[in-house]
Amino acid sequence: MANLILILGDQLSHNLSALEGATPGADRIVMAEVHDEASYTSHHRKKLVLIFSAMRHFAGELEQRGFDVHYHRYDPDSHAHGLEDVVRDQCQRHPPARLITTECGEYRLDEQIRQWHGRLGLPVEIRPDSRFLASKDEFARWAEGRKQLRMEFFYREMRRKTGLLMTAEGEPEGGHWNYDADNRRKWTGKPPAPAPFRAEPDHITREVIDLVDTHFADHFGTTDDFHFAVTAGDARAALAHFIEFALPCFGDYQDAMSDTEDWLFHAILSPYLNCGLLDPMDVCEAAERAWYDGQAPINAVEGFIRQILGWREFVRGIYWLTMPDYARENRLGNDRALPWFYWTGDTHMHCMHRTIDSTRRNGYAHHIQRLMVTGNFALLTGVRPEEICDWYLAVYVDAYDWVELPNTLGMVMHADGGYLGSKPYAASGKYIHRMSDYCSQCRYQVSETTGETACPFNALYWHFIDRHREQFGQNPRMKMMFRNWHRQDGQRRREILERAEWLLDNLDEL
Ligand code: FAD
Ligand code: DLZ
Ligand code: SF4
Repeated sequence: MANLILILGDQLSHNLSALEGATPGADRIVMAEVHDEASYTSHHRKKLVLIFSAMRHFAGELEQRGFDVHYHRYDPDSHAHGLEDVVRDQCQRHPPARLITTECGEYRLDEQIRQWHGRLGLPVEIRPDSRFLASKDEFARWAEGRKQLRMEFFYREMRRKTGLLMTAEGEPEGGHWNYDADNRRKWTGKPPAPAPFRAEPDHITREVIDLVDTHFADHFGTTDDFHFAVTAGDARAALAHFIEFALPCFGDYQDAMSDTEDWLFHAILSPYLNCGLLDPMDVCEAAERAWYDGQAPINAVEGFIRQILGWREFVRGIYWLTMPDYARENRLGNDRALPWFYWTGDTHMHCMHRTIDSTRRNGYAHHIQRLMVTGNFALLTGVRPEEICDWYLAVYVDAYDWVELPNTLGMVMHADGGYLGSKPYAASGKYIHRMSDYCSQCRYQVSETTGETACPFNALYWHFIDRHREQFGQNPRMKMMFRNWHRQDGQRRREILERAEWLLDNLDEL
């Protein structure tokens, strides 16, 4: 008897473990656009277009390879709301020997699929996801017995394991593991940032854009100017575009922000890595080749590989090690509602406005905007972790729980008590001023801390330091901040805290 193979919307790889040993013409494949997956958060409209269009293209490729594919198109009137409904229906029509799938990327759906064996009354084989470079077990073994997990040490293990940027003698290329100290430059317009890669929508994508605009008009963002790749071929072209035009400057301007350029020298590859159109090892090897060929410097290539081989694998490991408890963590006891302007961009804080605006238009903001602008503001104001996590899950094209949650709850909000990162990334307006040109366009004065026109980040920063002195006062990496706070006289500190209290009471006015 043939098998039924389920492929999810973020599993669009021909070498997916669920497809191993599959026989075209015998085994059947099921893929489904369903309401439950499209609506568990207010996914950015461009994300819905990307996933649905990429799913449709992938199903077409499987058919060309001779597979019999049942593809369930999104239909708001369908009785099938969830993946289970579609799979049950298929099992009734064509009873399979067993259902085969690759383990799902997020806890919510994984829990459901693990119950299908009983609920559908047939064997369900769930295969490990071999698209990651560290398996869940391998990460768990590495983490065992460590009180705090540090990405840098995990990353070195991964460099040794993969041999990426390693000499034949087992040493890191160039003599250092990490070149971050070279990667902190402000960008002042030169060299010009390359235009991002564009794939023009074909008829399948245009059809999906109409569908999303019709049925998901209440979701965040816009479908205007959709130009993401939706096939593996185009995603590989996007990778080649990055390597040629942006990678050489990726390191230098990795932390820079610009009022005029949304993408700077970033890769814009996470949407493809996360839905299966690109393989992480292929991406790292392409970057490594650019260094060996003399096309990009070591600080750029090492910094880029570290993001994928280090951070991406590290946050995934933490997610599976700690869920479901991790999602409930709130160690700083935050209880503030997310300010409404996160959904509209309607704020006079120019850095926030620009970051939210590019998020709305593109479904994208680069890492420093996510971490040091919208993330930093949520940290300083003490937003409830659940609410800010839901925002990040909704608004980015690359957002999936397994990668969004540790980044937001751990890296940004420090809500896990420092399990993921040794100190919170709290910063005043000074940091944003140093790394961007936003402040010159802003109604607020970055040089001021009190007074009506003072940059809100400044007083909020000191308020954060003051209210969390118990948690962070003894943290060696934060000693300097506390010293600077206590160096100011009592009256000045009171004025700053008063200004911060006013700001906290009037967030929606800022
Ligand atoms: P580049 O800056 O060019 O980096 C190259 C690649 O490295 C990325 O494509 C990505 O795959 C990987 N990478 C870089 N940083 C991280 C990181 N911290 N964690 C995991 N992978 C990383 N990334 C997501 O893929 N999905 C998310 O939902 C997501 N949510 C985030 C939420 C917050 C609050 C923060 C601070 C970061 C989040 N990130 C997320 C990480 C990072 O911001 C994005 O991966 C990156 O901006 C994607 O753009 P890029 O491809 O141009 O990345
Ligand atoms: C994100 C997403 C969306 C928007 N829609 C679908 C869908 O209709 N069908 C599907 O199979 N998968 C979809 N996905 C991906 C899943 O919701 C889920 O996030 C991942 O499979 C978890 O790794
Ligand atoms: Fe942002 Fe403050 Fe600069 Fe305005 S002055 S752009 S609010 S950091």
